[in-house]
Amino acid sequence: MAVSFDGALIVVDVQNDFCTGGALAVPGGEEVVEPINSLLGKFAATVFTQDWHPPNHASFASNHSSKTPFDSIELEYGPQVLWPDHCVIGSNGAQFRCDLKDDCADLVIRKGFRPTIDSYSAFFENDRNTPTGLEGYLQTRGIRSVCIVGLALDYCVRFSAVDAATLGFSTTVVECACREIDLDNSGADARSEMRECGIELTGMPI
Ligand code: VGL
Ligand code: ZN
Repeated sequence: MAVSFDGALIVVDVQNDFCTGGALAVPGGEEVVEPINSLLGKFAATVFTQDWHPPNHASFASNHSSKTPFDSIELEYGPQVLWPDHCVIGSNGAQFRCDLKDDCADLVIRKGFRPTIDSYSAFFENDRNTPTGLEGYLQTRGIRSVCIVGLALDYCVRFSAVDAATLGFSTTVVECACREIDLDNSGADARSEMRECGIELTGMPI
């Protein structure tokens, strides 16, 4: 299995808040822009995701008394990591990195806009049940394979890739076009879970 340019490129959450100086900065987050720009325009379909939270979002530690960022709590659907306020709807932090060629996106999937449910995956929210609609979009366009890049490898890229593979898409992740948060071994856990799901982790395909 290799990257198929007949498929979709899914560019996950390359937004200011996940880059240096942002509210939930992923180390080296902005370094993904250059490899991603070089992939843009080469796939049959291009989908961007945009983390997009209301100020009262349940994933924000600030909305829970006596909790701090990176604590974990139980929500109705299960465990949820609490994050610093980030990607607030309409804020500068929620915008795509200005040097990312976002004109290339055919579709932008905004996720995490429901106050009570977080959404790491591009396909299903964290209740694992509420669809974003991306599966239907790809299916109706006849897309069978996806190549996933962006931020963060161990959260939104991981969940998107595992869902894609589970839904039957041939799935690759271009590792050098991703960066990770790495909380409690999440980077290593993400890589082993993705491999177990048959996802290929590759270098630049070109
Ligand atoms: C992400 C944590 C919270 C991500 C989004 O894009 O990986 N991580 N929201
Ligand atoms: Zn988020």
